[in-house]
Amino acid sequence: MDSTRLVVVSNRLPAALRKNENGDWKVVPGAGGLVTAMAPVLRDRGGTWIGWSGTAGGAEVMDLLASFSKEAGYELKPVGLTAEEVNDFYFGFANEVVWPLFHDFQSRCNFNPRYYHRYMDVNRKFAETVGQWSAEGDFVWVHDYHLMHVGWWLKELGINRRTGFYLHIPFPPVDIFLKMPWRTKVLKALMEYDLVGFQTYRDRRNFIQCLKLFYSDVKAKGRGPVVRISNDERTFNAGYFSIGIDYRQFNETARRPSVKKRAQAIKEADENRTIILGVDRLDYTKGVPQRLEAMRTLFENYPELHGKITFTQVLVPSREQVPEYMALKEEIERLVGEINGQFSQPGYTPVQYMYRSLPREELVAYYRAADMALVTPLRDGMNLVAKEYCACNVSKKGVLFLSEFAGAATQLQNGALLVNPYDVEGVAKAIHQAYHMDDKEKRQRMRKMQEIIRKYDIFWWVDSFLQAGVSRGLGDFPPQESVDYAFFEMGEDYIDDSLSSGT
Ligand code: GDG
Repeated sequence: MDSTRLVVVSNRLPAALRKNENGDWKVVPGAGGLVTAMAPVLRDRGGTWIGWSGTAGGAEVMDLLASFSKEAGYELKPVGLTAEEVNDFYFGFANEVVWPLFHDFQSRCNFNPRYYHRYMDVNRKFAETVGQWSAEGDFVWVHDYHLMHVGWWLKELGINRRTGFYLHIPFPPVDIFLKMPWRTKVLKALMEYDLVGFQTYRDRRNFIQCLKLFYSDVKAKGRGPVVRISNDERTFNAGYFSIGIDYRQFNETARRPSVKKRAQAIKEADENRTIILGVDRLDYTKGVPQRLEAMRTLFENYPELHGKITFTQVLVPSREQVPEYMALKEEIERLVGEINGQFSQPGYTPVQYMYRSLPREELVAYYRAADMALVTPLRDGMNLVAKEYCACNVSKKGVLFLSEFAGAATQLQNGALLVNPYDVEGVAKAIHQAYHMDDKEKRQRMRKMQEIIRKYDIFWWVDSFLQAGVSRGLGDFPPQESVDYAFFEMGEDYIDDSLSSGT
């Protein structure tokens, strides 16, 4: 690969600015998968990360980030946002329009025109910052639904850069996307990137179908993970690159003696019962109430499992300022209370619930201790928790229940037990079956998943996107046959024929 300089653009910087007890700002580095994967690439190639600092900006913030940049080995450049901008762009357009619509929750959308106008203004601000801190020849990699118009703005402002965009959340089917009042503007904006990346084949297909509906002259050429799309005005690439995790790091952490000890303590505290684990951000897309209903159904339909299984739900606080999220939290807590009220016995609490973020090692200890993981989002771009659980399953006897509607299902369908999260009886039945599954089958399934997750990890994801975007080449993609879409797709042939119709 060449050594093109890289500029990463995301809503938040990979380090947060927080005030300490004395009221002074301090920089707290981020530790997520994206930062882990991007940091070495940015250091090697030289690069810059642009994002909102969590503040309105100012000289003090610039100074703090400059000293942090020195340590990190790449530049961090902030975009300052006012409280109004955060409200209308972030809480408004990003999280009351795009987030619900793209996750198929159209009835939760608030299509307030003010939100869209502010979204455009803020995307312009981001593009101006990109112009300020990058040079022609750099590759600008824009992340996620907050920033779909940055590429378009770069062109409007006459800032000539090679650009790529990656959507971490799903791209909705045509019928749902049509509801968006600014639908053609969004499509046009996405077409301005040189490469548009999605999580799965299905997302890319939905995107192309939307393009074809609005632009009758759009042609999609090619059969692989990356296809070339063109019409009279534009030619660009669209591909699917399923995001992975830092498998090795999760696996090594899970094997640490301190984590092993902690996992044993978690098991013993639960009197060695079968532990089923759920880990999610507080969000209506994650299907937590439905999951709790499935647990209630399990205890109702299979009384022999009383006292033998416990369900532990870790719920990480998120978007707490939004009333809907607080209502969801209350609903979840009501359900936890009801189920425990119904099935608790002396020394046995069937549902254990934590509303907080766990330190990374503690989370890994829970992953290791859990006999089963219930990952049942109603819709999810990928879902990293599913992959992290498998990476930490040292015994290889863990069972993953995975929603058909998580992007991860396309990769893990041969090892996971796929479930429809709305079908609470079906989920309960799957858990009952897994409880009686023999260890040999469990190990076979877990091995298959671990192999895929280890091979197509976060570093593969960065490389494959950059190969397609910067070098215009293709790396080692999962072979087509390892991703069998027949489960909920119309079939690969049908789709590829429609894509290559204009060749
Ligand atoms: C978006 C898309 C896509 C969770 N609890 C704790 C904790 N976590 C970490 C997990 C995991 C991350 O949060 C959650 O990632 P997900 O992928 O499950 O979900 P989103 O936040 O919705 O992410 C999603 C992803 O982007 C990447 O493209 O997969 O579909 O919605 O990494 O480990 N971390 C710690 N304590 C916790 O209690 N330390």
